Amino acid sequence: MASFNFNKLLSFLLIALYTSPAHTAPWPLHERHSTYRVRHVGRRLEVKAFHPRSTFQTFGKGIDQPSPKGFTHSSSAPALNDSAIAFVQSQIGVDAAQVGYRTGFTEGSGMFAYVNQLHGGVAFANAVANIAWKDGKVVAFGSSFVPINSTSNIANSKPTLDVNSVLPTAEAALDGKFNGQPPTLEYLVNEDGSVALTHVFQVENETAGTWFEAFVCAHTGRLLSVTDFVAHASYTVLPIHKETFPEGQETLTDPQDTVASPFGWHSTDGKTKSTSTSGNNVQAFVGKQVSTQTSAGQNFNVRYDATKDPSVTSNKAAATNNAFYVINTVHDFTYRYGFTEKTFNFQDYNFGKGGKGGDRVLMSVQDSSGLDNANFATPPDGQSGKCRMYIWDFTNPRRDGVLENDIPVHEMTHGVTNRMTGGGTGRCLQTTEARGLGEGWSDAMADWVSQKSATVPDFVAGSWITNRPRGIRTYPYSTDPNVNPLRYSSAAGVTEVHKIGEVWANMLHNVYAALVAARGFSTTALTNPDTAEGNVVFLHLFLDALLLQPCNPTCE
Ligand SMILES: *[C@@H]1O[C@H](CO)[C@@H](O)[C@H](O)[C@H]1NC(C)=O
Ligand SMILES: *[C@@H]1O[C@H](CO)[C@@H](O)[C@H](O)[C@H]1NC(C)=O
Ligand SMILES: *[C@@H]1O[C@H](CO)[C@@H](O)[C@H](O)[C@H]1NC(C)=O
Ligand SMILES: [Ca+2]
Ligand SMILES: [Zn+2]
Repeated sequence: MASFNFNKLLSFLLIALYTSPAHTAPWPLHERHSTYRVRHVGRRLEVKAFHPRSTFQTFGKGIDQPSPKGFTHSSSAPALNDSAIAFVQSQIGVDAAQVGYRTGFTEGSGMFAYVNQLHGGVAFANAVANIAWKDGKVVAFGSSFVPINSTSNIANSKPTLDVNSVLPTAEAALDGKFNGQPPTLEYLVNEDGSVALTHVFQVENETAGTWFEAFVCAHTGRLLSVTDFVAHASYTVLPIHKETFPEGQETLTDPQDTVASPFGWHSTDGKTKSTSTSGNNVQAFVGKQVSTQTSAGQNFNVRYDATKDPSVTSNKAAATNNAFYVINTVHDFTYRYGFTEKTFNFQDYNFGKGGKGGDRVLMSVQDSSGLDNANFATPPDGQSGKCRMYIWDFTNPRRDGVLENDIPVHEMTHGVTNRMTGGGTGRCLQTTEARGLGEGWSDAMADWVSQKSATVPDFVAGSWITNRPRGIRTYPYSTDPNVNPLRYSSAAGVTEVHKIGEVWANMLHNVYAALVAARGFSTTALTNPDTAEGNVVFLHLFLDALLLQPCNPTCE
């Protein structure tokens, strides 16, 4: 269950405090909680879904478990449910009436069981245990059971209020309707150790896309806790296919790809979620300041206002959010095409999938060390890549390079190519020609993500931030030799790496266009690398080649 904040709950709870039958309930034992909440008047109300502290033990090759009560070593092995209950009893010293088997299964030589604590025949929602066996011996045991005895602060197991009478207030508070899933009656351990009796039911709102499980006190009618089944995150950003700011910001919901980022973009352990632009793949910040969510839940919805200077507070937040979004998106789609933990990508936590962790990208937005540029430093696998994004002063007001996606995509691609070439050392795109290729790949990647259909328009990098049609390069990348006359021969004698890159990126643009002309265009290329359209094939060739090529490759 997740922590959860509600603004709108405040009015509901204040009303509930004065009108609920709390004063007539026989066991208003969790009343202390309401005091705690009243202190939040005038601020956002917090409904905390509390889970008691868990213990977890492993037992090496396994330990024998006690025989279940009444089991006679006769014919067959004891049933999983009986074994689970007997083991929990032996570990925690509770009696059988305090352990309720919920579910379990056998998988190969393993067995797994999940139980709830019980009191008066009522299961606890948040006091649970799980047991794992291998080859008949217990190998792991986790538990959040709480001690209950005659002095415990636990509510009576017979509800004062029936479930129908408490539905409407929870529906109002959660802005949805009870969805008909059979309600249950469950104990809920509060943070202060008291135990409430709750009606548990689901409240859904299709229009708003919300789906909650409400825990309402069966004695007072108050909403005590909420499970949010929907893990939403939203970002007001320049979507990755849009190259420049004037194409328009949008609010995207859940843009993360959980194949590439299994814990989402805000968690490094799968349990706690950051409320800021700090996550497993990137930490984005201005100065040392990460941008924080704008409301309850993961909402990063600040609009960039181009009529104001980048340095105004809201523009700092909007730019940081866009940087976070772009770097995560590049992490996610390049992951699909082979830039993974094993191939030296940038992540704090690697999910046990190889490579070195502890190296998410550090993204310094509006970095104070420069103007009119950006850069990306790629140390070896296991050390964070560091990207510095600068403000551009070609215009008044000035413009933030992060709000032109081709700039952060170009920079992040330096990280991709430097890590995938030569085995993650960061040493293998160092010679002039190899650096030139690197510049070319970075422009080619920005070109690739900006494509929206089988029509391949000319691509100009940096047109908005510089406010000039040709942007930061000599020519647009184009299939038309009159628009871009660069040929392989143009690289002869050139020593400036971006100029070499322009030749290479224009070649790649033409290869891309030929592949799309021959094989078509996939609109799902970012998340589905398993089709055969030209844009998908192009990105496979792009990333696969990085792994194959020698350290410091040449154009020959
Ligand atoms: C365990 O399950 C069996 C049926 O599979 C049932 O007969 C038995 O009563 C259960 N034991 C407990 C403690 O619920
Ligand atoms: C009851 O449990 C509490 C812990 O919750 C413990 O502090 C107390 O000593 C126990 N009382 C008895 C009578 O066992
Ligand atoms: C569902 O949410 C929408 C807002 O998205 C709101 O207008 C509507 O009243 C809600 N429905 C219920 C039943 O609360
Ligand atoms: Ca790594
Ligand atoms: Zn570059």
